[in-house]
Amino acid sequence: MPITRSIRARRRAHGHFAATTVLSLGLVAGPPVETGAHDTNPVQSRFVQRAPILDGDLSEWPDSTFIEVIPSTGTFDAESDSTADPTDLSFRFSVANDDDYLYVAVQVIDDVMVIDNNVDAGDIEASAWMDDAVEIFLDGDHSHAPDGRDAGGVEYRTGGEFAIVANGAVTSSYSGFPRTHGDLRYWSAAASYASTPAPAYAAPWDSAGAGFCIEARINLDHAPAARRPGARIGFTVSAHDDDDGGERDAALYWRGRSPHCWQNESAWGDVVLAPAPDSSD
Ligand SMILES: [Ca+2]
Ligand SMILES: [Ca+2]
Ligand SMILES: [Ca+2]
Ligand SMILES: [Ca+2]
Repeated sequence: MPITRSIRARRRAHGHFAATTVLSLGLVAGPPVETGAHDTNPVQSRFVQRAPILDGDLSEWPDSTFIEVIPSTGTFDAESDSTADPTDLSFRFSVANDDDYLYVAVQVIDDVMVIDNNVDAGDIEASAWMDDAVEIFLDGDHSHAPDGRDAGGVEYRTGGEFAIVANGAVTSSYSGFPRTHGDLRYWSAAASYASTPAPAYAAPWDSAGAGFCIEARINLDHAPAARRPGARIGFTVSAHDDDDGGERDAALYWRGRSPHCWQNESAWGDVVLAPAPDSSD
């Protein structure tokens, strides 16, 4: 097993411990962190008067608002392999907000659907990174912290990771809000792939080439940066691909610094939240 896979597995199994271990071993590569630098090309969120229906059907999301992420434009996390083929793994996403929530829609293109590790679509502590899944990351205080999983849990208080498997299984165990899925005060999500016994649950897997969609809603009460005029929050989103069962094959991020894109907030992008149209701010 490659060492990066081993680190990933330990991180997932032991939370803060593994992230701290990675740092102490000096394995985090890349240039110095530009703490505080905002994204020069942020995503502009769109204000919605009517909240999207969280059902994995993206028909209420305007096509023009989606941002494409393909292998040549995104960042692969070097914990796993990569691909040059956008039909193997690519995605597009859109963000919207109202006064209370951030909404995220993602459409993933994937040639082989595999859900062998998360067969329970109702799981709220899923091992999402092991299957075809989406992960959404929030830097809710917009601190650009180099370690979003610091041992003190400082960054977890205002964000973290919200992960959704193609069948709707989720986890927020790597956020400040574990086991809160479905609670209006925290977050909810839905995904479009069918429950077991659809073809993605057993070899030879689902090669129909359909991919999947997710929709998520995250309460902005826990993101203090969202409550300022011209509010920006740190944000990234990734698609995770398993095409042969077992471990993940690849993880493609909109913005991130490899390896450990999930950890380093400083390389995430920005979302500029839209004020209500009648706001006097
Ligand atoms: Ca919908
Ligand atoms: Ca694939
Ligand atoms: Ca796949
Ligand atoms: Ca798997």
